Amino acid sequence: MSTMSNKELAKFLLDAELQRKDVVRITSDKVPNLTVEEAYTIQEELVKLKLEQGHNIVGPKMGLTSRAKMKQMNVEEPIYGYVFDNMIVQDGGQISLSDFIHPKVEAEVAFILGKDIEGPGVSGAQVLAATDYVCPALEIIDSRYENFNFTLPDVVADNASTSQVVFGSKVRKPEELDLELIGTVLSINGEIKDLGAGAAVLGHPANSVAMLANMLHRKGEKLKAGQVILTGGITGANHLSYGDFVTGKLDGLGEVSFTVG
Ligand code: OOG
Ligand code: MG
Repeated sequence: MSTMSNKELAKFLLDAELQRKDVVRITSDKVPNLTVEEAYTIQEELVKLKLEQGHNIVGPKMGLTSRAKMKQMNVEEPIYGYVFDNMIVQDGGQISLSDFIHPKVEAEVAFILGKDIEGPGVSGAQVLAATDYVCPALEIIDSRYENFNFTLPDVVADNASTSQVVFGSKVRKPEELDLELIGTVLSINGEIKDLGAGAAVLGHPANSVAMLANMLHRKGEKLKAGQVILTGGITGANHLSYGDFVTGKLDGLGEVSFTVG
């Protein structure tokens, strides 16, 4: 049994991230009986460390909200993590493979909130009413664990594999689109890697934000006006290689892209 405190576990995961070096998942040796609730406490310590380093929260994000993702990762429950300002890559920009351990990309819809949203009992309709804009996004995830292999508590402690995010430059009012039907195509070097529709995310991407508000409520927290919220991969995640040109096309939201250098 490990005698590491939550803060030490958070530091261990943060070091792996900063050194771009994968580690054995913490439930295999350090904390075999870790619960999801305790894992969120480790995540909170990790968030605190990032804030102390001077980074600011862009918004919490949801993960594992689609069957495609749950099946791929062998994990059955949605989770949340936090996106920070130093993780943002410009649309059409370049990421550097040397900043990652084993990056993968997935296509998502992001919500830009105009009002605070506080649980419990938040519905998708309430989320849409509180949302100013939606935009397309490509999330680059990078589990700090060997082979992207983890249990639910492991990935929660690891800030839901969050690494970098490219938000599309085009925003739309949510009422101008049917987000349930939003067709999504993820391509790498012109080859379609995965596709889906908005309904893949908990029936409607707004339901993902509602669930997030309700989960945060248990911690006495809420979603805040101005935050940008990733709702979770509509598509499965695809490995990235040097020289890749990645595009996400979301119907009505246009294209978001980046290259891997
Ligand atoms: C966890 C991160 C999941 C999503 O959109 O489903 C996530 C992982 O798959 O490593 O960001
Ligand atoms: Mg994601």
